Amino acid sequence: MNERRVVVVAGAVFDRGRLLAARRSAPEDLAGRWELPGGKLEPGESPEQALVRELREELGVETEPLARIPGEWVLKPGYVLQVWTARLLSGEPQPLEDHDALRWLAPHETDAVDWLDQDRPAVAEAARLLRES
Ligand code: 523
Repeated sequence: MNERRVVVVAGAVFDRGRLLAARRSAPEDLAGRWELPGGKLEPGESPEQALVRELREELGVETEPLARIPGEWVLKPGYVLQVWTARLLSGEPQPLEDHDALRWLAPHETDAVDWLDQDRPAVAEAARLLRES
């Protein structure tokens, strides 16, 4: 039933009280919009493993997944987005793949970028967690 479902994982990466936002460089219809960085699960991976791999590949950083943000958001038929909070362990994020700009947002700035529609509920929850921490 669910065998064709593709899970996309994304990270609400926190460091020093700020949230990381990444601006997509592709495809054309998403380029220029901001997202929580991540990507598709590969066969045999757990969501947490996929998140750590994607953040390493795309940003050159090591991270530790912390907790799932409750919920699941449909991206397109057969694709769902799941989001984890994560903590930066080492490295300074660089837009190595898929992004052309990065920003660290303080709690009062989390609405300052044009997030992808599907990311907005998770960003709102991440911002709430950030303000509480
Ligand atoms: N989203 C999305 N929000 C979000 C991510 C990481 C991805 O809406 N935070 C969407 C964008 C794409 C799809 O999920 O339609 C796949 O994301 P992508 O392209 O980042 O996944 P990759 O890097 O695994 O894809 P390939 O480059 O095709 O391997």
